[in-house]
Amino acid sequence: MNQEIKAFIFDLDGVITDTARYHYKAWRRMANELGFDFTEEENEQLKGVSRAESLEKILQWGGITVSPEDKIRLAEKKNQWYLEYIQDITPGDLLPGARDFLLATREADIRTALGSASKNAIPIVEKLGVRHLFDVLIDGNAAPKSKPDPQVFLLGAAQLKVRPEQCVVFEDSLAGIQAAKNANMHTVGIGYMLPKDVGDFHAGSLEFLTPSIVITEVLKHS
Ligand code: B16
Ligand code: MG
Repeated sequence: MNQEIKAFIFDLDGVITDTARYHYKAWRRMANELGFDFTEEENEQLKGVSRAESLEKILQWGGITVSPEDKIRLAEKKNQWYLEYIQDITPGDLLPGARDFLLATREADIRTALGSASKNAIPIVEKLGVRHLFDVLIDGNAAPKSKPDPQVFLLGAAQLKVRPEQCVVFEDSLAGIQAAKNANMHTVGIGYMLPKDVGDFHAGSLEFLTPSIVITEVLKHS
């Protein structure tokens, strides 16, 4: 296996910014309208999971069956609320260290991609003022298969013109780490909600990382 690392691929929600609280607020509003509630712990299971699959899980938790037409309507309603909640996102909503780490990555001549399950990912990175720091952007429109399917990361690698084993994926969700492993990529688990041993390496955030620390640590595991 060629050990050379050529690209870093970043998940959005939980790695670059914290949109999970807005997803939770909007899904919870929908659940409450349907007459049930769900906890923040249950919400953890929705991280990295597509909108349609998130809805399926939530309806299951509420013990509710609805028609396919109603599923489309409910998902659309949730998304309208979510869009309202995120409309005022600014660069101040970047997670600690995210901007500096992206800059350091580019200075180190490592290519960058966004690999998000969210169909709203591109407007969000624009509001955050970091779109120009990604060479390639793959969102939930380009990659409709939900993590842990590796599609989103494999597309990122293909567009960056690098091999999967030359990529490091930064992810905050179990589904996302699994997707990266399914793509045969190196993994860095981000955030305190994720068990420390699921990725090749773990950090609370991007804040105290440097590209060279990441490369040294992930290669120890290959
Ligand atoms: P949307 P990520 C994911 O983003 C979220 O973690 C997940 O909770 C959400 O359901 C999914 O995007 C789809 O989002 O409804 O905006 O298309 O972590 O892959 O960046
Ligand atoms: Mg995420």
